[in-house]
Amino acid sequence: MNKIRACIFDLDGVIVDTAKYHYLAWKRLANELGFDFTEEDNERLKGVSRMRSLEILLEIGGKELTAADMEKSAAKKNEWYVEYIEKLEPEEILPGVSAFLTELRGKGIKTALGSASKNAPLILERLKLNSYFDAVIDGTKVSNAKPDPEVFLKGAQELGIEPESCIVFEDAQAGIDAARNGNMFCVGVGAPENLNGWDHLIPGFANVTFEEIVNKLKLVNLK
Ligand code: B16
Ligand code: MG
Repeated sequence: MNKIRACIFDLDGVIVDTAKYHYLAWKRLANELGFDFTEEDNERLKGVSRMRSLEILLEIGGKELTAADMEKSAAKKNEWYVEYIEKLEPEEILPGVSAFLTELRGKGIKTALGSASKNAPLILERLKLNSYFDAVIDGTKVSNAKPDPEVFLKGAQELGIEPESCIVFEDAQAGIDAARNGNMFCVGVGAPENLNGWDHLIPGFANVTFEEIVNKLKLVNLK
């Protein structure tokens, strides 16, 4: 097995739960357009780009908008979303994440963020996590959405590490597929009934160590 030299993290659902703020902003837009939007509907938007999310939202509400109105609606939703994330505090970092990132720093493992969000730099700043990442690839730097591996391959490239030596941490199926398409190891973050195709699965980072994950991946690789 290749030695693991880098870890690449998705943001929403892995480092911080920003999905609840996306939900509130999308719900406000849906209500303004005259229909409701539930938390269950919001599951369909996780890991999906902003414009694709709007298309799904309109599909749910049975509405159609012109291209210009879609741009305006997406911008409006983003303004509301940014109002929430400007108030984010480091306390909202998901349990165990800071300890895990600190362990990686101590072991000299490189780190990158690979997120579909164009707001990723603001979120990292609010959470005071900038210094934990050697590279940040966000929605402004990629042209192809997950499951295309572009976001993770760019992260590996910026770190100067070959994909085969990277582990991706992902909570969305499209992200797990992107990691596999990029020939990287993948640790799913979430419940087994929602995710397939990972090399190892964790419910979250609480009490999880890098050492333990590498040992599990060695077992997978020997199968
Ligand atoms: P923005 P991730 C994704 O983040 C979110 O899961 C998804 O719900 C959102 O639509 C997307 O970012 C784009 O976000 O509107 O801020 O550019 O999971 O890839 O970190
Ligand atoms: Mg995610």
